[in-house]
This record gives sequence, structure tokens and C-alpha cells, in this order.
Amino acid sequence: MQNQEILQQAADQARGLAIDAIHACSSGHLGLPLGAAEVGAVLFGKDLKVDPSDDQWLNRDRFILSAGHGSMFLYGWLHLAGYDLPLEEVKNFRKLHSKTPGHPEYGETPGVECTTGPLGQGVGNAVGMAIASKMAAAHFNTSEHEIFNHQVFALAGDGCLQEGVAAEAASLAGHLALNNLTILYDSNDVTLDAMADASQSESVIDRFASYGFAVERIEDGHDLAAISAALERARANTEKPTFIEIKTIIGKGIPEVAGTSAGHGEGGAKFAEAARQGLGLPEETFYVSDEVRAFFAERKAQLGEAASSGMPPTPPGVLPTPKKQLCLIQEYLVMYLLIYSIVCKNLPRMPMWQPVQLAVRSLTIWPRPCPY
Ligand SMILES: Cc1ncc(C[n+]2csc(CCOP(=O)(O)OP(=O)(O)O)c2C)c(N)n1
Ligand SMILES: [Mg+2]
Repeated sequence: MQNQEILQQAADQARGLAIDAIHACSSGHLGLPLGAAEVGAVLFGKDLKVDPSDDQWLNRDRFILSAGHGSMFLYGWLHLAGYDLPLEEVKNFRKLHSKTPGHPEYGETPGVECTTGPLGQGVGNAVGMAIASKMAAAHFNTSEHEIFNHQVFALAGDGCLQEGVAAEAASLAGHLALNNLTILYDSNDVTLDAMADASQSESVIDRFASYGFAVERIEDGHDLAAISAALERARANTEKPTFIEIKTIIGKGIPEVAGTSAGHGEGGAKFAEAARQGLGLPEETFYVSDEVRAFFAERKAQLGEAASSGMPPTPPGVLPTPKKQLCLIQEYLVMYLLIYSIVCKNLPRMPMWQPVQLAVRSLTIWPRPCPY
């Protein structure tokens, strides 16, 4: 696998960002960002077809962090990948009016595709987005012009997959054979303050196989090459959605809590200094090396170029999108705006969140005054 060394460095530096951000506000969830760091490195450093300089590019892959409590995973990787999320925002994790609220919120942070936090909802949203993508493709793609061909990914934890909403949505995804959907299962044997076997003994992977997913299990969830190969197989599967169970060690990088329920929350942050040393990071907090910065800058440039030339993975020699298709898309957008404005006018205004020192969410339901 190419770039393995730099991706490993990026994974450990993403761990460092999570430790420092959570340490700074004494609040948050370290377990997932540390446990799934290699998953993030492969997604954001190699696999995802997105354009960090244009987070609204229509044909971008969608990545949803269903386990929204692990939000520092997402913020760390969005920052490294070059989205409009400066280090200052990572430092302001969980502060009021920052772009890094306790749980990811759609519209607040560039690159966040979906508001998550209620376990399982991200899986439901991912299935909906995969269906929407198929519908858009059916409306607008022609044999000559493949306008929509993106993939949808959701990273879900044990808790997400215990939720009924995830099961219901996944069952439909299997039934519809949504080959553009991949669910990544952060299987770490811990759910919050207990080991997972206190509340579950089913075989989650067999359940997803029975829904009609192609399934596989990665025994070492910190093996970059294994994660990368599994993602390639998922992308290449034209028959079925894919479910990848990834065995990870929750809180990896903080030996005092790793692999135990103490790794779930912010408890491990008090070992920040030793953890930084163990990860091979300098004393400097919020450290990102020049090499990692350069790697992601180059990737961002390549992705931007690919996105603006209609790729990926449109075949070479493809014609520019014909006017007819663009008009159709425009009509849809106008309709959408019309319906949105009607709904806005008729929705009762929700009470606003009262500012407090620490913001778990910076808004309740209605983000800002309706513009229409
Ligand atoms: C529907 C719902 N119920 C409860 C919670 C509170 N909660 C947040 S994280 C969590 C534990 C989830 O376990 P897992 O997904 O395995 O996360 P991990 O401990 O591995 O980070 C719970 C119960 C929630 N966010 N949403
Ligand atoms: Mg878990």
C-alpha cells in the first residue's frame, strides 16, 4: 500500500489532536477518535472522493460519523484534510459559537454531512443519502454522462447498531441492494461505561449478512493496508451494500484506559503528556508535522482538480454535462427552495438555546433566522 508511513503518522497526530482538544475542555469522547484513527487515515488520506475546497460539490462521496459522540474524530480529519476548519476551531472544541460543537451538526461545520449524536441516526441518514444518490443518478445520468456516481459511508459504533433505526434502515438498504453504501462498524467491545457483552451477544455481522450486505471482518482495525483493501472491495462491489466489521481498541494510544470502558469518554485525557510521548509526538500540543501538512495539501490539490474536471470516476474523454441535464437539476433546486421557504414560514419558531459556558450543541433545532 502506498503512503503507509505518512498515513500512520497522520493517524497518530489525529490522536494527538483529539487528546489535546478533549484535555483542553475536560469534556468529550476520546475512545472513538483514538480507536478508529487508522480508519480515518485511510478514508481521508486515500479513499474518499471529496473536494475539501468545495464541500458542496454535488458528486462528492458522503461520509457520516454516525457515532457522533466521537466528534473529535471528524473534526481532526476534516482539519487535516484541508476543509475550512482551522486549528483554532479544533482548539475551541465544545466552546460556544465554535465550529466544533460536542456532536457534529449539519450546516455548522464544513464537511459535516449530517447532524449526529443520537446513536443509529447516522446509519438511517446514510441509507437515505444512498437512496437519494441512486434517484439522482436515475434522473440525470445518461449513457454518455455519469453525473452522479458517488458513494456513501457511515462509521457506526456498537451503540448505533443496537438501535432499531439502524436495523430498519439497513434492512431496506439490503433489500434495495444499495451498492453505493458502506457501513464501517467500529467494533471495540465497549459501550460507554461497560463492556459490550454486558448488553449484547448477537452476531452483528451475521445480522447484516442476512439483510443482504456483503460482509467482512478486519481482525486488526489498526492495519492500514487491511482497511484500505476492504474499502477498495466495497467500492468495487456492484451487487450489494457492504458492511465491514473493524475490530479496534478503544482509546488506543492511552495505555491506562485503552481497551476498557474507561477509554470511552474524557477520562484518559489526564494522561495526555505520557500519551503524546508514547505516540511519538513532541511536547507541543495540537501538533501536526510539516510532512503530514504537505501530504494533505497535495491530496487536496489533486482532489480539487479531479472534482472540477468531472471526475472521479467519470471515464476519460467524457463530455461536459449537457445543458439539458443542468437545467433539470436547476429546476429541482428551485422546487426544493420553494418548498423549503413554505415550510420555513409555517414552522413554529423553536425556542433558542440559552448560552452557557460549555456548548454540547450550539443550537437545538432551528439553526438561524429563516432567510425566506
Ligand atoms: C439513542 C441514544 N441513546 C443513548 C445515547 C448516549 N450514548 C452516547 S455514546 C453511548 C455508548 C455507545 O457505545 P458505542 O457506540 O460502542 O461507543 P464507544 O463506547 O465504542 O465509543 C451512549 C449510550 C445516545 N447518544 N443516543
Ligand atoms: Mg463501542
